[in-house]
Amino acid sequence: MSYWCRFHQANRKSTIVLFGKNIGMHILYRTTLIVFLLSFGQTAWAQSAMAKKESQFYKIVDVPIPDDIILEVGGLALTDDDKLGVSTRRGEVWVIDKPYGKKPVYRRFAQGLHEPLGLNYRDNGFYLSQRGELTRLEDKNGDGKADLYKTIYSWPLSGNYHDYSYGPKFMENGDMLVTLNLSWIGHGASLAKWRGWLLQITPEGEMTPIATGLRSPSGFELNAEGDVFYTENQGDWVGSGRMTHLEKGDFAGNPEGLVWSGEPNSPLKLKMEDIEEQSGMSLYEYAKKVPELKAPAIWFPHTILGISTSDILYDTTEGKFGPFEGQMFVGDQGHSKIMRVFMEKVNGVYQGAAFPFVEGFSSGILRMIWGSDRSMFVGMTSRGWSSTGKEMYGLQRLVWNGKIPFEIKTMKAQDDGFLLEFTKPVNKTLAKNIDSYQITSFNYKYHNTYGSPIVDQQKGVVEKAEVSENGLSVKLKVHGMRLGFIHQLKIPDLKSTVGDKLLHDTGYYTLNEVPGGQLKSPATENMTKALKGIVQEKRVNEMPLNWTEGPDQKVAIGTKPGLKYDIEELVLEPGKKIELTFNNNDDMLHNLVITQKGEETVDKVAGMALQLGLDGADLNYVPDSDLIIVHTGILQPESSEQIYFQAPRNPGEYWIVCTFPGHATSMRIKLIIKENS
Ligand SMILES: [Cu+2]
Repeated sequence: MSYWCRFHQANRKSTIVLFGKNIGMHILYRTTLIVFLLSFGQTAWAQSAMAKKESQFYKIVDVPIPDDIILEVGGLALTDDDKLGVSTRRGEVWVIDKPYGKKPVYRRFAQGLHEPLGLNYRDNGFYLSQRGELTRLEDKNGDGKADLYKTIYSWPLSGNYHDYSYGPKFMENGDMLVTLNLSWIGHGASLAKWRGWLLQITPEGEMTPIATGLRSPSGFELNAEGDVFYTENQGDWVGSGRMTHLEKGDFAGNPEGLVWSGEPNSPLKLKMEDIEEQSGMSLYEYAKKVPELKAPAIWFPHTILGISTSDILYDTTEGKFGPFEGQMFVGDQGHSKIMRVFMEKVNGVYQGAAFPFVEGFSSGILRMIWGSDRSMFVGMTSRGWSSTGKEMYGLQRLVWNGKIPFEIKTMKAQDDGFLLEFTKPVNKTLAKNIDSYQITSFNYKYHNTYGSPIVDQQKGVVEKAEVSENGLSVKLKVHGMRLGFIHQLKIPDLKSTVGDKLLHDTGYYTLNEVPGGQLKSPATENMTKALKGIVQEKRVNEMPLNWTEGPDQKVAIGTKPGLKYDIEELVLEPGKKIELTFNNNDDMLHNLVITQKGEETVDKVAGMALQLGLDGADLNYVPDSDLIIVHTGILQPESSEQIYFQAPRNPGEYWIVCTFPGHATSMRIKLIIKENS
């Protein structure tokens, strides 16, 4: 998960991370500020309103957990007699009888395991990945408890806290797949053999390394054809969440696992040194230079479609879970929500579109499986990783009520546009109107830095929208499509024939290929939003020239794991000239924003930061608002930044907050301005 992981300190010397700036954007944000402020109450309400709207079709139902069981879900598996197996981060396996009802019965099946973050069931026993081995558990004497703990295959452990292991998933031939997380030593690293790899293991314990370049591969799955996909979280070498198709010999992007490519059974010979740390290219472009490198099939734009992708679940319910048969659902740990993915294969390459699906789960989603009634079990944990769902752990079910939501069902690439299919017939007048559609393409950088700003953003133009006779599909002719880019499609005002608006009006298509191989979408004139050069006037990194005597006081604030600053509060005298050094000692991205009085002000600012959408990263997740006194940029782990400001003259309680999406609730402290003595 992105939250577990950190960044390669290649740029340690440059302490201030420069995200883009642009005067035009600045003015735009200024003029919209008042509107923002007036409408904010509504916006905050609208966010929970989304979960409410979704619940008209898909309902989130709690599976009750007894008070004395800490069910930090690591893996889920259904047994042959329809009981729910749950492995936990605390090393237990629970078997839950009647998991669909109000009174499930819990029985502890096994304990003493080493953080099993995956679970499966076959041949009357459980299979799971502990940190250091693939294990089979069996109850031989029928007393309801495992009495056989059998090692199928073990791999070396470095002892690093970050050596998570996931799986297994079964292949058609009965072999199992497991994935091994990278260790962490200030950046991702493969400290023990096969960290950062996908491994294939036979039931007899023969291991074959399949692919590497993995960083934090907590979710992976096989499709009906037996092709393997895994999800990756933003981090070093990973600009944003994504899903990659893995074949034997593939390199998915993080070079650390390549340290083992010299082993005799390695399926690829690529070396770590073969990969430039800062090529300036996108992963798609760089893959043209390095044949082993596999461009993702799907990108999940960071903070827009989640922040830490987790499990993948195919819709194999034959329509019993709604109109998305054959599509994938992808969980997000940090945002406690589930995305939906439509995938297609074009010229032999997987690609497709990601959409929002259902949000508002109780904790951080790690695992999803189907129940026998075709509801979806969702297993959750957030300890140490944080999530928008406030519970430390949870188990819920997502149940479809039989009503069809009005959604963009599929989005397919054409050589000159996109073909959209809807779940219900569209209002033809609205659907024919090209102004109903907004297309923007953008990319991420492929580099050793943690994450990436959105780069190379450009508007596309819908030239024509052709509606099918039955009103269920629309063919868009688009100018400005670009291979290797993510295409955001927004259709905010489209309605169905009965007047419903789209439940989710936005999709993100990752375009690797077009049918026929020749893109016939003419380039649009470069309308790239040159965010580089935006001036955020409240990010004051230079001491004001009129502070001839220097600052009155120097203050330093650092960060701690668990989304915290390293002080409880800051007390300043009114009007003092302050030099504040913000040190990000943590393993994730943070900023520091000082806001005006009142805790409701913090909530407003954090809410506005969430609304910045694609521009969020470029703007350091700091909105242009009078509610803000001063702020830093978004700081990479192990970097720092100085800002200068005059303490408010008016005594009282102000606030210091990190507005990186998802952090503001816990990462806030008081700034107390004393009465003048
Ligand atoms: Cu933060």
